[in-house]
Amino acid sequence: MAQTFRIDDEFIARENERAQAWVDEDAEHLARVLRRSGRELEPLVAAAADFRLAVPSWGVGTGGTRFARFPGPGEPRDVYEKLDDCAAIQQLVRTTPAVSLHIPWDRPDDPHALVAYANARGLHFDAINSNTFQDQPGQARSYKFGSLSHVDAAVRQQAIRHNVECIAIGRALGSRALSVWIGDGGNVPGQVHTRRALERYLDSMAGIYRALPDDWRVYLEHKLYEPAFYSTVINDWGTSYYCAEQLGPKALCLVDLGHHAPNVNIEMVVARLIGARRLAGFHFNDSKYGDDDLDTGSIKPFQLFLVFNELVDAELDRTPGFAPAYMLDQSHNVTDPIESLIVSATEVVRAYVQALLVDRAALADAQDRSDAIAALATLKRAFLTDVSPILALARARAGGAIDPVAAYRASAYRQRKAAERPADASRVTAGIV
Ligand code: RM4
Ligand code: RM4
Ligand code: MN
Ligand code: MN
Repeated sequence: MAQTFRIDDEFIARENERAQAWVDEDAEHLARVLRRSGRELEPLVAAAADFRLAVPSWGVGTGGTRFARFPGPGEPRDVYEKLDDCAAIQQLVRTTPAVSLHIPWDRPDDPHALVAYANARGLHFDAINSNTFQDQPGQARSYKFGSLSHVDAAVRQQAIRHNVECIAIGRALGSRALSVWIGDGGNVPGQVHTRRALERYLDSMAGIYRALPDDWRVYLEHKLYEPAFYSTVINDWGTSYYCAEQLGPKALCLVDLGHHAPNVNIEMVVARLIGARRLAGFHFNDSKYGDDDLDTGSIKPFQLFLVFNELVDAELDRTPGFAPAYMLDQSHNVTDPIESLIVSATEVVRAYVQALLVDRAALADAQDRSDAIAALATLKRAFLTDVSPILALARARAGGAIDPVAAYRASAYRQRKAAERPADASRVTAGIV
């Protein structure tokens, strides 16, 4: 394989030199502010450095809408090039060493070679995603009217086989979880028998569940609508929770932030799933209207913080079995996908650190006194603290960039990839289209 451009760690270190002075100054000031309320800065830097988040392979390509896709220069054309881009993100932010693959978009010819390639770049594989929401060339039966819940048993069998194959690929890659999101649903009232469709889904999922190794989990991902616009088989967290209960202890519920009706109190959904011991983890993104797949934290950063407030609360409570998987799941239509993923990864860690700042004793006290104003003020104090110096220090100490987007731009990575990767529409599988 020809030598391809990689960002040099030395280059990142040199970029950091220019910003180090102000980071230290800001960190010193923040440390004084935190000390006033009895908090130390260093444990927060350590917590930020320990945080781990997976990047979606499909996120490094340019996405599209049902109207158009506007490809960007230097898009990755295969799974190896996607890993190169994920490695660049990891080099700059140092919290994203895991990649979540999507099959068949990323089906490897040689899984062992792919693992070696990933490991050589400091990456490994997180949950593997199946895809029964599209038809693939040469596929015997169509998913136009559904997959795991299809009325035709032969279509359901094909979809089950695909998921079982995903488990096999995932095993070879070192994954420990299968994410199942289906597009099944109806476009007009009456099209789908609501109860029976769910029964068929559960029956199919039971077949997939039986193929799961003991140390694996299956993540059930619900979504309110799209591609079906009238009804969706796994439409909300309640349905997802019911299905997980029916399937068994290895089935957990995945929360994609974009997959709820507008204004749904997602932090409460998270709290319920934690309480029920069924929270699989997250697909982080943001949304204004529907499943817009906008950059994480770009629209509702306070909501993201409130989600992390629940997660940190559960962590501090030492809730048994609490180990959520954190992943990004976004579609980048107009931005450079690498920049969007860098910014989003940063925003996720920011929300986590802000949530660590919540004065839990003050919050509990306000709750016990039913002092609503004091409770909100406690949360706002944490949310409004600018923890940027903590995030910058955590990145820089791990070899990442103080200002990862600036360093990425200065590296000319995109321009280099544009030259290395001449557009080849027949090969590009990246992005949600
Ligand atoms: C848009 C809009 C326009 C139509 C396109 C195809 O949503 O409704 O009128 O031309 O779709
Ligand atoms: C869906 C869902 C899934 C993702 C696909 C590409 O809306 O979020 O997680 O795999 O998009
Ligand atoms: Mn998702
Ligand atoms: Mn989605």
